[in-house]
Amino acid sequence: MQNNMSIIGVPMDLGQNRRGVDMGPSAIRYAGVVERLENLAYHIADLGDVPVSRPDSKDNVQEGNLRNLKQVADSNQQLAKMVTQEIHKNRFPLVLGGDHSIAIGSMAGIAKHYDNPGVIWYDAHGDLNSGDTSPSGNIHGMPLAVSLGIGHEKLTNILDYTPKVKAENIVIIGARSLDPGEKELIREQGITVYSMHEIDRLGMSQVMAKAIDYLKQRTDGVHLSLDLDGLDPDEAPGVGTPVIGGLSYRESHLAMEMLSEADILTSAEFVEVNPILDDQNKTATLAVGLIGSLFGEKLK
Ligand code: B3U
Ligand code: MN
Ligand code: MN
Repeated sequence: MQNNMSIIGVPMDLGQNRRGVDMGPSAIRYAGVVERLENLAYHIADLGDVPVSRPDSKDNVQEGNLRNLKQVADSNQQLAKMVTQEIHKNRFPLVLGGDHSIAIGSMAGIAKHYDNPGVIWYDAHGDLNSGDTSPSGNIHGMPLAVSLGIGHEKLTNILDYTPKVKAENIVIIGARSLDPGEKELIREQGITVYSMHEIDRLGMSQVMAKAIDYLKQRTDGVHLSLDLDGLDPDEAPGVGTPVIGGLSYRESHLAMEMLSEADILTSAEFVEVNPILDDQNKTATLAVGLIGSLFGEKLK
């Protein structure tokens, strides 16, 4: 893992309906992310936050069932540019959300630098909707589909190329709430999904070993996109769309430790922390703990 890391906050809450997730980057900083990483001997540059414009009544019109399309696309464009610059400077990008729509910009910035990028999508949801299949019109339910090149051109074509990732280079972990259109896309494109069913049957250790081995063999860079709602709401109450029956604290730390040992990650993001819905910053503190494990706390 590179020793130089850049933290980029994206106070985005326009990819879904519930306010408060825009405070996610502050909450994660407040929970001590920079100090935690500096203690592990990383050189951290905190680049601050990507601007997010406020919706006005005109822009808020759901163009093609896409709420706040213009604002979400604009911020992602800026995020993508920042991410690409940091990778160019040989710095590891660590992106803090904000809702999961910001993965559109992260993926756009990252994928430019690799011939065959892969992604681990740690989430209760598939985030594989488009305007045509989404039950909500919320763009935070769409970023993985957008990265595959499916969706509105304002989103799929950020940094002027598409797709960002191939279906066979995606591994979803923790899924337990998939919409009909998402299930169809998973089947059609042959996306690897370790749902709660597989995790219960095989155990997190085997699931992560398989995911790591698979991505190591076929990709030249791996992004971790971790949605805190992948964890059980008991552990991570501060998220907008909690889904019962999720991954435990222990399973999630094990997953991060295995990724740290395997040393396959080239970028990461932690999203959907909503301090308004949280219990005394529990979810942001959890995120910082997971970041500690991901970056080698056990080994150093
Ligand atoms: N699949 C639903 C719900 C959802 C997706 N992502 C989150 N919730 N966090 C949708 O609206 O697309
Ligand atoms: Mn998500
Ligand atoms: Mn989710």
